[in-house]
Amino acid sequence: MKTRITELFGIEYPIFQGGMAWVAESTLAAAVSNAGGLGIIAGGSAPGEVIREQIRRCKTLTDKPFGVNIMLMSPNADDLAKIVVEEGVPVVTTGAGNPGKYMEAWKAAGVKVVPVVPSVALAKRMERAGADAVIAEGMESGGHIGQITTICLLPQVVDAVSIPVIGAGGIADGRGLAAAMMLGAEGVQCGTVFLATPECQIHENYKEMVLKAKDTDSAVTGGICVGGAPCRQVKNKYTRRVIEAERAGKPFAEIEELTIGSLRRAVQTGDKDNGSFMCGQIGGMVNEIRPCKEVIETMFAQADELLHNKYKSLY
Ligand code: TUI
Repeated sequence: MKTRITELFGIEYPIFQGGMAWVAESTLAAAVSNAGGLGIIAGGSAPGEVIREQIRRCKTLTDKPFGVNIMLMSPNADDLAKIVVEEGVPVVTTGAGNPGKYMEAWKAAGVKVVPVVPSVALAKRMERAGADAVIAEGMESGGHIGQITTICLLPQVVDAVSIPVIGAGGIADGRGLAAAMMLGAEGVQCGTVFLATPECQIHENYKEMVLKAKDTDSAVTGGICVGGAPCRQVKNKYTRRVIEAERAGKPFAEIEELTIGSLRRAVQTGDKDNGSFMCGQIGGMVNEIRPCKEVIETMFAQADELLHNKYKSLY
């Protein structure tokens, strides 16, 4: 499958691994890149030097391209913006904000910039600012989300910009990849399916929560995890507690108190009652642990079969 995305990033398959905060570290990113996708190290809210180490470690694990995700609402964003340039990271993805102020420095350093966009307006702004591609992420995704579904957002963004568009949100197999291509995407970004891989360094309880989750098992907290932004995770005592507090109109500071450290609790200690187990709606379809290489190769093979054979034989 050759698209502007495979060409631009020098990858075999047009499949990005989402830059999941606290989750996506060098082992996972290198495994995805070695499998022919684009692995991404999440900057999350980690200190810059921790991410520098992760970048250096990733380089020892793969000679393929990989990226770093910068969460723009995090206080580490300025530091990470410099570190990616210093370390010669080839690709930066951004989330939870507008990366406009870093664009000039990144472009001058030859870093390819791919912002996550939840709307057509932001996609257009990013194209004007010099983005190399955009990731149109629907609200099926886990973590911090926008308001529009992938099936509606993706073709509207494709129509609005000339740069290549990567689809994200609700994609975990070849059907999702093929569907995204049909909507005009030239690649996809997947998060949830990579949680269920041996290379993903999260607590076993987190993997179990994802494997057990059914289609209706995620909940959106109204907005606390990123300073008032909606956030999707697996329903548990934590989400019930937060949603109850929101419905009761508790002050923001009180709700924030409940959410601080919740993702870390899920990832590191596997605290099933107090952790935020971020996971997309497609979690209901992720039912087994498979190596990154298998995830990527089967996703591609299934999409290839659908796009080349199945629908041709129907007509
Ligand atoms: O960013 C994400 N997903 C995330 S971020 C996250 S945060 C976090 N929480 C706890 C601990 C550590 C980190 C969890 N999941 N996805 C990309 C995304 N970006 N979704 C929505 C957006 C977005 C929203 C508004 C992008 C741009 C935007 O722009 C607003 C503006 O400035 O115009």
